Amino acid sequence: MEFNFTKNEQVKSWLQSRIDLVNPDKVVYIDGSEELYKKLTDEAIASGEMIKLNEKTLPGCLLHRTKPNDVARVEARTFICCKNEEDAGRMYNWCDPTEMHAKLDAILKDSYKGKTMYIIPYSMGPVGGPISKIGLEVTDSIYVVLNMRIMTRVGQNVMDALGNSSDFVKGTHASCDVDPENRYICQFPEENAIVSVNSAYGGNVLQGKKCFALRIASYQGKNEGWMAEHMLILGIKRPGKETVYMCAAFPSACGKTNLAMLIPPKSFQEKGYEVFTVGDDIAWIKPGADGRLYAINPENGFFGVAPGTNSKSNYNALMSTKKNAIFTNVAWNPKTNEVWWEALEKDDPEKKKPDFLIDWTGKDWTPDTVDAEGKPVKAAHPNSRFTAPAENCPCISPAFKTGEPVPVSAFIFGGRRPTTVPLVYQAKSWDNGVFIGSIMGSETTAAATGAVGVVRRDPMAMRPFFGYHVADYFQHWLDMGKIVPVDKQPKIFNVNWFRTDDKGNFVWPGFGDNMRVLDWMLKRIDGEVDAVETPIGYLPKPEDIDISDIKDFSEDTLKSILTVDKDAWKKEAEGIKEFYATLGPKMPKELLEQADALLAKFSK
Ligand code: GTP
Ligand code: SPV
Ligand code: MN
Repeated sequence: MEFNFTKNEQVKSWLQSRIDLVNPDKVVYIDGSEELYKKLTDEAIASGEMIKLNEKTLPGCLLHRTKPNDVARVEARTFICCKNEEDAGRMYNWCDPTEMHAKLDAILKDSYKGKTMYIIPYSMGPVGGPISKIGLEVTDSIYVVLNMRIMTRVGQNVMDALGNSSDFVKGTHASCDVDPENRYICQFPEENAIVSVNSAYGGNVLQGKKCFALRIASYQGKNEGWMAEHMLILGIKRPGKETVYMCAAFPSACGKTNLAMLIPPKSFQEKGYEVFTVGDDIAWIKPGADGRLYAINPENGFFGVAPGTNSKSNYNALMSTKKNAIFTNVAWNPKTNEVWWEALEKDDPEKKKPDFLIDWTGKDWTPDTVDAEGKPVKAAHPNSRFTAPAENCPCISPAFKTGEPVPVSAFIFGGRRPTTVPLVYQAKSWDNGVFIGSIMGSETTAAATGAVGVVRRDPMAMRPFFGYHVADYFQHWLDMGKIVPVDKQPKIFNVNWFRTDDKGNFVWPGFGDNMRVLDWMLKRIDGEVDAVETPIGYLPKPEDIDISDIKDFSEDTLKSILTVDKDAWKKEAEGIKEFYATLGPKMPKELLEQADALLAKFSK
């Protein structure tokens, strides 16, 4: 082929190798032009792949349904393929690259027969930005093209910015038969390559997101002295002060999008507090010339969970979906040609649940629809998502628009812990903060089968996204702390919005009220308040968290989630040691010592 959009010989020969392998009928290069997107959108609407939604209320919006067996990431079929198994490490599926390539090539061979190959040049981060990187994805799916357009920067300017460089990620995607038995999501960090086959869902196939921006990028970051993290980025402006930026890592579906778009309580708004969203899922972080750490959001849109989103729970996210968005696996209201999901109308007691919908699988649905066992059927899939342009977000940060990296003043870790872990505490040092991030996890609840109260560890919320050995990753975090002078290191905190009472209700109101906890962090960062030293870290003095205007929330209730229970933490420390023991001989000594010290403190 000609490939007249580039002079880069490596790009050309790689693309030719793809074409030879998958054998498409036609090749279309995505140049970023509106005309091409319009043509592809029309094609997808004509073929039924997309439903065009109400042009008045949801202009430019589309609905897509995946196969029922293809609705989420699949950790069991996700592989890191590097030469030595010990480099992939312990929490992950590993496969020898040669073996995996052979398997994948057999699946890919002639898989585009009768189909079109779309070539997508995309940039993670602003095109040409100081922390940005470039990828190419070939795909047979218009859904992928239209979503990548929202989630990344796509077009000829990316190809121009790449020039003759070999620093690009080579991504191959083939939908094939969407056969779960032959589904593979494979990263080849040593080759800068990604292959995903037999899926056509979000996180598996929008390769810029988890495959590149976390798995491949975390490996690149280790080698190049920066970090790729599963973190939101937000800026908080206090009256009379500069905006302070924080990054927060919570596991999937544990509240990153919510915190990133937080609306402060009225009393805080009246005082002049403002919150700005830089990113809701991924942060790339690099030391700047002044020695501080700086972060960008490498994405250009949000791939957020739809169910539960309403104007009360997350107004800014909901507003982001009002134009040029793509909905995946939500329900469809054929009368209004709009979308619906569970709890959409919960913000307003006057609003009524629709009485008839087409559910996410394309079947008729009413509020009385039940499954074979008589259980109510959800209209939207629990992991149904919206893909929305970041520029739609009412509180998008000016720094996102300019693409300027923002200085990071705090890292926040957190998971779902009904017991044991207090509402908030601060690490005593960088290394202690790395320890706190490494032991993050969420407790299993009665909602799932299996033992209740077991902690599933999810270090730094990266469990499904490490591109290399978890112990080496911890070492990289420790090393990054050594690069940054102590007075410029971000402060590290742990939060837990999910403590429950005897009846299983959340104790802390959460959502907008999380501002009250962030405010304490701001005061700690600026040295305005002191704290209570405990064996796990610094806890707030209860009076330093402003709860004055929370309805039905007493200081005693606050105190109940600001305690460190000796027996619970002894058990916790034992659990941490057991977990560390599974991570093998490369575990950094500093962290092992901290685990021992923690247990010793609670064993007296
Ligand atoms: P991914 O996109 O999967 O990486 O997830 P995310 O971390 O962005 O998740 P998201 O913000 O969509 O999490 C949504 C879930 O967290 C919903 O079930 C929310 O109800 C819940 N949630 C978010 N913030 C809070 C909070 O402050 N308190 C409580 N109790 N629940 C919260
Ligand atoms: C997550 O699961 O953490 C997501 C959604 O953000 S996906 O892009 O599908 O991985
Ligand atoms: Mn995520």
